[in-house]
Amino acid sequence: MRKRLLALFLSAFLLSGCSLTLGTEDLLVPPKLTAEQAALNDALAKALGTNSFRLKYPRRGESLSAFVFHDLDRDGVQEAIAFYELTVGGTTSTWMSVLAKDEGGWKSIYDIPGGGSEIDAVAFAPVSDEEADNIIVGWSVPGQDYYTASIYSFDGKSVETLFSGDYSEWLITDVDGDALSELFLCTLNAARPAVVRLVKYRNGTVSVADELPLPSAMTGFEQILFGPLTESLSAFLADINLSGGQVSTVIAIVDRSTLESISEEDLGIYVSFDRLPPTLNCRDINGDGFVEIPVNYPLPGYEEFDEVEKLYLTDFMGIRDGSLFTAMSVAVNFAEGYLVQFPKEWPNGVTVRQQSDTGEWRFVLYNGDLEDSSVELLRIKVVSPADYQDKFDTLPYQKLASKGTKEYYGYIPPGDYPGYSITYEELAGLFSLL
Ligand SMILES: [Ca+2]
Ligand SMILES: [Ca+2]
Repeated sequence: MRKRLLALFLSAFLLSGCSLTLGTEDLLVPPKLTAEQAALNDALAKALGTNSFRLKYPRRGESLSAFVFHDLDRDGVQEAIAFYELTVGGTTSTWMSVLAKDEGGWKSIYDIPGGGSEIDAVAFAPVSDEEADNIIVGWSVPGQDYYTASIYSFDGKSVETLFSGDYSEWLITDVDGDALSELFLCTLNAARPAVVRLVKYRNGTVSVADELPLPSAMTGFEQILFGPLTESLSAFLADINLSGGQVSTVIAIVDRSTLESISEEDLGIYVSFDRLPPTLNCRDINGDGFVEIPVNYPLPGYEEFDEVEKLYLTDFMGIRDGSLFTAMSVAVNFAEGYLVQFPKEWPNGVTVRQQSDTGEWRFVLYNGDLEDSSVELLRIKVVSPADYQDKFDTLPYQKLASKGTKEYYGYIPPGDYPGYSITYEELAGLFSLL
């Protein structure tokens, strides 16, 4: 069970996406076709009786080619999906073609009019038949602030549209473990209230099984994901942008075909999920297969600071055996791109002082005065080749990581403070790059 949920979570995580703005026309120059693509192109031309069609490319996702290969019927041989634009009698339309290969080469089997003139993304998943994969296409229309997800089936001869619905972000995953994939379609557009819909195959059709309004103050998605929240509950989680500039988290419990909103209070978290950016999003922070939710608190001494100057500790909250617990507390340096996990004795007692000249973070025991760093537990400095480094040269910093031109160093000042002191070995496990 755990393994399956973890796989679900991972697939959800991989499939989660971030917003892209809708463009108008292709800015990409189509790449030169390979021999196989040229054969597909010829098959299309033969079926259409003309060469005057223009191939179209999905804009995002894993399949960005004009010809997308996938074994739809799982017989071990790949079919191909092509998108093209055709102008007939002055009218231009976009089409999807499914092509199959036999001894005679590629043949265009079936063409169906597109649900929009551009292709946002293409995905494949067993939505209506666990023995085959459906084609899922996100269509867009220039100037329209949402996409249309169309789910198709292909029986070897023809393509049938099983479902079409609006979305801004989609997530495709099997929410209930029945080997069929469901879709979360999240829509945010000017015309209608924001909503998340669960699309599912039931009683021979693919339809909206349930829907849930999203906050009316939301302006965008940071990410959407699906995963186990507790031993018995799986959840859809959306990290969203609010009109006030904050990021927040919306959680919906998913029970086969229903979505049920669940609040901070329902979870026993009496702190708001609202947080000012930059901030981390929901994730499985400790790798236990369960997703945790970030809650930000000012570090000791920063409670009264202006928002922009506050430094925060982020508690990743998980729920186990009906109780809330902090899976991990981290202090994040977004400007330098790293985080430091707090050992379990540190929260409430330890704070961070940022050196204004170097940007170095000093982790000190807080005794009511941020200026007092008499008990210092750790320093983290980040060095770029252009930096003036002389003043640090005498202290025995140890290198923790490097990324691009940046090098990350840690220094543990001498002194033994039981419960607080850490070793370099522990530091290696507490430090990570974003
Ligand atoms: Ca399912
Ligand atoms: Ca976890």
